[in-house]
Amino acid sequence: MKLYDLKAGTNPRRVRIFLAEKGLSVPRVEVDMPGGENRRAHYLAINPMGTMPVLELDDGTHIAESIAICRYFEELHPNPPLFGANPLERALVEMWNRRMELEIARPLQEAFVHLSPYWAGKREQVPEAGKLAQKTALARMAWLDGELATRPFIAGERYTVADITAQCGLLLGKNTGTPIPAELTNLSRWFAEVTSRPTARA
Ligand SMILES: N[C@@H](CCC(=O)N[C@@H](CS)C(=O)NCC(=O)O)C(=O)O
Repeated sequence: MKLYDLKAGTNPRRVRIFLAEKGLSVPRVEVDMPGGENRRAHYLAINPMGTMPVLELDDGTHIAESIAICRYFEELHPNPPLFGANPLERALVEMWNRRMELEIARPLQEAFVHLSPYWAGKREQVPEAGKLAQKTALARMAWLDGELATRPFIAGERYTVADITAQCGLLLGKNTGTPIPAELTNLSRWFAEVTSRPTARA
């Protein structure tokens, strides 16, 4: 088994934190994205989307999509439960994880792609789309701040995969010009807490 990884990538980081929370270690292969390796034939044969992470099993199966990889490890190693421990918890974690992907991580990713000089010449950039995505991300952060006034973690009393998705998305925002505004004290408290976990640097 091995993990095709990208040390600086938001989605690969989700999987690495998840594995660290489970106390698991999987051999990793760093893909040279700056050098274009992920767009060459040998990597496209592994994942036609050209993205990381991808988990390669010993029988040659490839699992892409961070959440699918995390689910696979949850099934194999249920403790500690990061997708919920009963049907209700599982539904709530699913709901919150999806919201964190769509409402938090995605607009921050779009703001990064459309506004950052890093992507100039590599991706089509539409600054207006970037500004709109940034505005959306900030509005969603304000909403999440209200949610976190009444509970310690995104989906309830326990740290779950929804926290991992959100913390990785918000870390991207912090590093690329869309940090959590200081007045969002609940979200800031939560972010400080989750990013202080020993697994956060995985
Ligand atoms: N939906 C995928 C997204 C994977 C993804 O976009 N990975 C980025 C790194 S964070 C990547 O590999 N980008 C390379 C590229 O698009 O060329 C997941 O959740 O794993």
